Amino acid sequence: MRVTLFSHESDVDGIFSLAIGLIRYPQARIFFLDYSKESFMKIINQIFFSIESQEKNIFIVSDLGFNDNLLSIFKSAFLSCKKTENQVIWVDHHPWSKNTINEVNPLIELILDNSGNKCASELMYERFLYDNGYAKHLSKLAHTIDFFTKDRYITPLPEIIRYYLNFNNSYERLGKLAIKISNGILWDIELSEDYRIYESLRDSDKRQVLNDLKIKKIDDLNVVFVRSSPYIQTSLFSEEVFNLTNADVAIFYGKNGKISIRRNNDKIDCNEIALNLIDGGGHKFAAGGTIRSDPNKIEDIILEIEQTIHKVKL
Ligand SMILES: [Mn+2]
Repeated sequence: MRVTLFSHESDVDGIFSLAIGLIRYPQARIFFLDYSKESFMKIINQIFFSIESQEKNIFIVSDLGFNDNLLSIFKSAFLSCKKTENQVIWVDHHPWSKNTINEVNPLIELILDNSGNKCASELMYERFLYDNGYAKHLSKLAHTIDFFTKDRYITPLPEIIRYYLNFNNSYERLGKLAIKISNGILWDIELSEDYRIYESLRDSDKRQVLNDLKIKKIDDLNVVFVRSSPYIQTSLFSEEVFNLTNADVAIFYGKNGKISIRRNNDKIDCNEIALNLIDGGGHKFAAGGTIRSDPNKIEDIILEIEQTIHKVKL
């Protein structure tokens, strides 16, 4: 039996849900994905490649929403799995469209939580390792981070993940990290040393970013625009920004046009804004996507977000 795990690259829930998969299947091949089309094509290609293989294949996708534009090609990949003994298990907690759920459900095992109360790591734990103490612990830690509950201590892994994403070999680093986590190691000398270097990069970036915050009133919302930095972990930093500005929503914008959205209260759901962006996705607390405006012109970014929020608030 050959197991392949696909998970979201960018946060604790993505890495932990993959680590839980690794506790169950330590020999699994692992892939980290973002929300780009190329990323999703990796899943489709791996499924098509496996048709020839003699062994039974299991493909597990965790913490990734669906890309509706790729529905028909996904369907033919899933159908090819049905014809062979191969199996696809997709575990997620992002909103899926009704149509996609109906189309995909007969073809794969779809574990979708739409309660808004569970993270992907908890779903992975329940599906693959119910009663396993390690897996349970990891799923609870991921929940703490995903839902900002602050009810458990966690080592600075959210920032370490952010740091590793800056390297050319980021997937190698994240893979190594996921293997450590699956072995119960949440901190060690290597992480401690990496963190020391990271902290100084982060702190010098923070000072600059805080210097050019922009605040704009849009409808009943105070929206703060924050330049993002590859060394700043958005969710943690958003708390600092909210404390300083008391804004309702924070928009983090990067040079590549990527936007991250965080909120300070429940006046608006972050994913509603994100769904109007290119490749937008996420949940109510945290979401992201790509803007259409020139990412170097802050006035254009503000205007685009303003129009998007007007649309959402209609
Ligand atoms: Mn997640």
